[in-house]
Amino acid sequence: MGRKFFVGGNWKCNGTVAEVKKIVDVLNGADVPSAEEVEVVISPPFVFLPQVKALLRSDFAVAAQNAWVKKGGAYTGEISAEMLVNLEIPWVILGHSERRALLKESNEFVADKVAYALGQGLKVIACIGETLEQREAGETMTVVSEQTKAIADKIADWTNVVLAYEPVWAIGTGKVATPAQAQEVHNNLRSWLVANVSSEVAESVRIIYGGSVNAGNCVELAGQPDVDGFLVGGASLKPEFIDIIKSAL
Ligand code: G2H
Repeated sequence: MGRKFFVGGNWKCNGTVAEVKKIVDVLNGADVPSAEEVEVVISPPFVFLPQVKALLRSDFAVAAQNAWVKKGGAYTGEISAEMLVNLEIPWVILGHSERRALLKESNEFVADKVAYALGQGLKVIACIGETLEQREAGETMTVVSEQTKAIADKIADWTNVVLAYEPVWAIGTGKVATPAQAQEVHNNLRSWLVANVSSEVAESVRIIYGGSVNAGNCVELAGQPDVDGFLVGGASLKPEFIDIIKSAL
């Protein structure tokens, strides 16, 4: 079976109740490919998750942008995987580069979160990616394979994992990776999975691209054989997100 195209909208730390309603109205009114053709997952900030879940069309799912690394308890300010499950939030984004960089989340910590969230029954969008400095030093594959290995060491089942390759230099900068750059890393990641996990996982796991994806660049990126979809930030807050969903076809 082919890999179903996946489009995630990562709203990051944006929105008000009124803005959320407006974005959801646009999504709900959009004519997009069927859920058999594209999987769409919307990720608002935690506080808006119940609102989005209640209002959003049923063929789109919701994701949290983070979850705590273990069972909840005395961890002020954190949200546990159990809470997300309790609210029937099916997906969570983990290891986003903004958290890796700003909150110093290490490869191991991210991998622990991925393993814990999967263990609770959540589906995970696991983010990896190199900085500009690392790319210029020729370290892209070393960095992304170390990030992936940390996860691979802690999970046995990849069924509920989507891998998001997001080069840090392309995030929110307007500087998108070229289709060839994205394809090269995605293809190398698939080869890494063949060698280090299994050919079944390499063939079935979706590797999506993130970093300044917009209506203007999505079609060419989507045409790459190893690009299985997108994690979209800025453009997911705008009506052009619909065009990005449509790039699945
Ligand atoms: C990368 C992406 C969404 P943007 O962070 O995860 O954001 O599309 O704004 O670069």
